[in-house]
Amino acid sequence: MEKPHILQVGPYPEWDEAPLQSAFTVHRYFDAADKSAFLSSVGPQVRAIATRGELGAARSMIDACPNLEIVSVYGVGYDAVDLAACREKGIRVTNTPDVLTNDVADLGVAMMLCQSRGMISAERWVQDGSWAAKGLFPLKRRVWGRRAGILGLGRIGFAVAKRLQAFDMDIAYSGPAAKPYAEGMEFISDPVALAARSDFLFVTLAASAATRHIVGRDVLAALGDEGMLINIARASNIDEEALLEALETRTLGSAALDVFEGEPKLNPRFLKLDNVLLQPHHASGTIETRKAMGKLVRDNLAAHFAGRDLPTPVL
Ligand code: 8YV
Repeated sequence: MEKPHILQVGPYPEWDEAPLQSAFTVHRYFDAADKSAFLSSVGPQVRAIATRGELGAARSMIDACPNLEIVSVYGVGYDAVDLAACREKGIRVTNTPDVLTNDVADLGVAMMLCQSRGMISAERWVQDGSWAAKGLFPLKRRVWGRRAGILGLGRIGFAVAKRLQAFDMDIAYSGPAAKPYAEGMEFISDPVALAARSDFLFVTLAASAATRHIVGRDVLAALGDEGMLINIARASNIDEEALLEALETRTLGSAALDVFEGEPKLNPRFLKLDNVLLQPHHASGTIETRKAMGKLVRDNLAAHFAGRDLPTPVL
């Protein structure tokens, strides 16, 4: 039987390539010099798109594949997939939830600790001889016992909260509704009010049109010149222009960011700041989790082509 043809939007770790190629005829979109000519030529054969959270599948790509049946996303966030187009055409969509939750939460908390205690500049202090020449490293702010706000108490937000509880932090959260499992955490529906009572504000919201720029000027002003914003979700949740302005004028204390508009290229204004920690969208980036994500991408595709229930369907 002929192997189903799939369109692979971006590269995966090398351990995913062999199993993908043994089960499918793989068309590597990211290798094509002329993307649109490539799509016109292979599109009609393509029955599945295997993509990544931040790369997604735009309507133009979906339209170029008239026999498309399923989009399998390597990532929990599927905001870059045109869900409306998939719904209209009856195309299934899957993602990779759960397997990455703890790693994403770990990195978010690590970013908070690293930024609050100034670990990057402290290392520079040792490396460049400042410790020997100038003496004690400037004092930084404490983490434990302080107030944390979590914008979006879903799987990842809750995993962050559990970690913060171990730091004896005073935790509140925001979202569409109070969560029954949020024991010992205050529910504050208004993100501005949440930011106003937070020293650290974590953004752990699934991105959608409804959450676009939910962190805007008002939230940043409420977080204030002592506050820290930590984003391990999607850049679109934050008004990046407002964030840059707030960091430049120091009306916001600091930020720790794993995601950026237009990544992997980022606004060069970020590179001039000394009050932001910049990370290359790697919150799920451990060998263990990426192996589990790759397997789940393939398991969803295999289940679809075998006519079985999808392990982790979105649509
Ligand atoms: C990426 C992510 O998919 O889970 C998500 O939504 O954005 C990430 O896990 C990952 O960087 C692989 O491209």
